Amino acid sequence: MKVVIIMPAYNEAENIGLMIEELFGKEFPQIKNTEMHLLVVDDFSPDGTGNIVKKYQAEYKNLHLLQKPKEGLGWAYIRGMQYAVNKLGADAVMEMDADFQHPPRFVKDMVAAFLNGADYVIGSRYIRGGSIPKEWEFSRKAVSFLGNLFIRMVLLKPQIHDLTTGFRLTRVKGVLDQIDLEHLMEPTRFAYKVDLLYQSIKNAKKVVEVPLEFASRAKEKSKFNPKEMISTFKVAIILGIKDKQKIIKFGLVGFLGYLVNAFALYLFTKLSWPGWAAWGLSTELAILSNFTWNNLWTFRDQQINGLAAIASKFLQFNLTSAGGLLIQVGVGVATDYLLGSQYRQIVLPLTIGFLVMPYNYLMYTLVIWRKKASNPK
Ligand SMILES: Nc1nc2c(ncn2[C@@H]2O[C@H](COP(=O)(O)OP(=O)(O)OP(=O)(O)O)[C@@H](O)[C@H]2O)c(=O)[nH]1
Ligand SMILES: [Mg+2]
Repeated sequence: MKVVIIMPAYNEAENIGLMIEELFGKEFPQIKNTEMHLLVVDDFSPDGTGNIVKKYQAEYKNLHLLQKPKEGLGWAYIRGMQYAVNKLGADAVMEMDADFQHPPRFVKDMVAAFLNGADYVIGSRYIRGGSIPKEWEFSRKAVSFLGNLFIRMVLLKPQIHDLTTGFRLTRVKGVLDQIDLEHLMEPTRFAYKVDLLYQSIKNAKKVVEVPLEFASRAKEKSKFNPKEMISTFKVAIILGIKDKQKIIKFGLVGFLGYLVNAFALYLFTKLSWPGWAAWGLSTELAILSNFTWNNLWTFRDQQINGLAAIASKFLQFNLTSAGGLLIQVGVGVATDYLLGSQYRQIVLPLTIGFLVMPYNYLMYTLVIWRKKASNPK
């Protein structure tokens, strides 16, 4: 396995030499069964960061240098990743800063998690064993903690504790190679990290958080500013809405299904059809409407095509819909028995909203329009 650490460094002359020595002298030798590489991405720093790296290259053959014009933090990482994958043949890439905020001693834990099968490893400040700098003033601690909590909520990723960390490892096959790196959001800024994390989590089958004791900048001159913060929140909110588009469409299709059901029932009643036929056909029409519109619209990206496939999926759809019916009738009868029938008009929407709709959504995403496992080249 080959792991390449991508390390952007702009005017890090004070740090980069020490960092190279710690990684190659102390940390890499402790990591077994893995070829460790370091790729420094320098945007022709005026302080000569690049020349320092060149000097060390004579000593360490796994030390690489990529120099390019200055375009901001996101591009430095993106170009580094592309270089690591295409030129160095990396199996995994790591994002790591040069200013010792990501202490080198945590590299081996990240790599160990990868060797244990993780597709995406997050250096996490907000799990047991992780921390943010004690010397940070209260306001910065609060912004970091609350901002992270906010992003966890808008992205609906409560199971992950640190969504804004900069210290991460990504498997190339199946995760990084599925991401369009040329079109990340906010590629000049810190905020690119949120988009990249979001897409990586989507692709990764196994995500692992490893504790990170985040340090303050070795040479203290923080560039932490409101512009970076706002763009980070912006990216999170846009991704959060994108994520919920499916749920909104699903809800609208469900509502249309209800209208179809109600209108057909009204019509068949007018025609004096027998009860079983009026209820039966109007319900089936609603199911047909739900299936059709969800297939054409909500789950367009997993669309079912071809007559045979549609017929068999529609049959399956009827079966899962019957499950929803069972839930509704079961809860209805049980609450009738427990509370009396005077609460039916409250029980009905609550059952639909909190049980039947989530059940349907689960069935749609896990059974009917199930995503096919991605097939990395
Ligand atoms: N190549 C390159 N590296 C950059 C650029 N901006 C930042 N870096 C490096 O990326 C890493 C992270 O940047 P920092 O400036 O430390 O950002 P930060 O950690 O969010 O903020 P600080 O509190 O100031 O440390 C450091 O190693 C920087 O040297 C850039 O435009 N180009
Ligand atoms: Mg920093």
